[in-house]
Amino acid sequence: MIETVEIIRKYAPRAQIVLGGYGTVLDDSLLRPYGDHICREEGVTFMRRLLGEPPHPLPHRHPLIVNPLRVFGRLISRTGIVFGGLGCPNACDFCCTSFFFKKKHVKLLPTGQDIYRVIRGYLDIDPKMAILIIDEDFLLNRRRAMEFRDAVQAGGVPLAVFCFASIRALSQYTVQEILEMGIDGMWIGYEGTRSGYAKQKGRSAEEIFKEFREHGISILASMIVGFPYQTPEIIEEELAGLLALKPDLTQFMIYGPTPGTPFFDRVVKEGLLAPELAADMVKYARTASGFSSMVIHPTMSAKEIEFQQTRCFQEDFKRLGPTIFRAVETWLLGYLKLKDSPSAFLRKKAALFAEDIRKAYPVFLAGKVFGPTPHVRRWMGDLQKRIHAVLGRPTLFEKIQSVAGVAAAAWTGLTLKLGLFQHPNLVRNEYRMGAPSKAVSHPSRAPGVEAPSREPVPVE
Ligand code: B12
Ligand code: SF4
Repeated sequence: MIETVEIIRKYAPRAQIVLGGYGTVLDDSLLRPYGDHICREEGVTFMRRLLGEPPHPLPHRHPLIVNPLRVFGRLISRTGIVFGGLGCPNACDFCCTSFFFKKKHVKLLPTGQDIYRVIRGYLDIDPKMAILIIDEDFLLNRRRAMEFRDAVQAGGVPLAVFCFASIRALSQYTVQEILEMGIDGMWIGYEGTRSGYAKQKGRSAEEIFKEFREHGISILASMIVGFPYQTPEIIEEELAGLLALKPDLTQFMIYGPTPGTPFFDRVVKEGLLAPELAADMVKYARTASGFSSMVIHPTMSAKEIEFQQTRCFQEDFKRLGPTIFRAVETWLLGYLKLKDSPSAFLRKKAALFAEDIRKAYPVFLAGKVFGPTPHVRRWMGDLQKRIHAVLGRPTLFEKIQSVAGVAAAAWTGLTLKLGLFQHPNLVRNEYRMGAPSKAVSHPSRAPGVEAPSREPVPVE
């Protein structure tokens, strides 16, 4: 932000600068020199007020934003982003989102039908587009979620929806209801077995992870490293417990204090923020990435906590293997469970799982060449055999693709190691500049859903 503002002040000295988003949790004394206006709330409403425009009722017109997913450099799928809501009432002590929106949930798309209407907009572009619903604990509001399920069922089109969920919210549903919402992936905060957050109350994590996996629902589980009660032994115990649940993806972040949260307040009050960071908030902000230990811990040094985090990532990879294969195994389980379901909707979903598994045929050879341990490589071989027994052997073309896949994986590994081509190109979006809109015409676009008003303009 500091560098960006310097450039703006240099090239457009009369421009007014509006700062917004989670960075504004920093103190006014720090932000004021950089921004003429600071937005610490829902942004569209704020901008309308700032520009003297009449307030606009929710839902706002929803932009269509599509993210590509590449595996070994090849475009595999595209994901349409649905902005369902902001904030979360669960109020976990470290959570920026929850306290930024004052523990309230701001419903950007208030009803289940509103959410489905946006998804239809994406399906008009590509009927197989994957969907990411950004809404912190999406399933907490049962009424809206069940309205959404009804809309999905009425639409009759199987979906691939990823959302954020908690054990507390998930405990309100049967797995069938979740599948009927078109959900086949979710992020669950496992945090730590003794962390004691309200969102962890309900069915046991073991039960939910096992049942959902058996029905083809992939789980991204996140664990926190650096809680005061943790020691290296407790971290290992919690890690082993998490890996036994076989999540498809995992994230390990260091327990970090963000201004505005109870954890930050406690750390400041008790003088636990590392002194060099407490003395320099710019340094603090540059360090707050989730990969640096910033708080004085009762028993572990900062180095030890950072070492433990790296170890968790490495152990996850060594014990469970690469994510792609973990997800493919979950899809296989889902396919087997749903292919003979009495529900036509779920049988269609099983067919989509089969299609996705087929797309993954070419990655197995690369997995068996580069897999981290003999145990993981053996597991991949077994998984491949199980898949071939169910969906058939690879075609000649798929065999050729497998060989190309080894080369592509080696190239991807090299570019990652050297940090080459890792950043997306810079794009400039222009909105409401007075010129005629260049939006791609889309006659079937659902009402209330809009494409970007102009093509993105690449910037040198
Ligand atoms: C998607 C996401 C990502 C994606 C982003 C993908 C992408 N291409 O955009 C990825 C995976 C890359 C990512 C990475 C990281 N993320 Co992230 N991410 C999110 C997530 C889940 C959604 C963000 C989002 O799009 N929200 C939807 C938009 C519409 O909402 P919004 O941002 O709040 O914006 C509204 C208002 O705040 C306001 N507003 C926002 N900006 C502005 C600007 C102006 C000028 C105005 C007027 C208003 C305004 O208006 C908007 C509409 O009302 C949030 C959690 C959440 N649910 O918000 C975490 C979150 C933002 N991420 C977080 C973190 C920590 C990270 C990482 C540092 C993690 C890591 N250690 O690597 C990295 C940092 C990446 C980076 N370089 O910045 C934290 C930030 C906490 C903080 N204060 O610092 C969050 C809040 C999660 C959390 N609760 O801890 N992230
Ligand atoms: S459940 Fe997730 S989003 Fe909600 S307060 Fe806790 S960490 Fe934040």
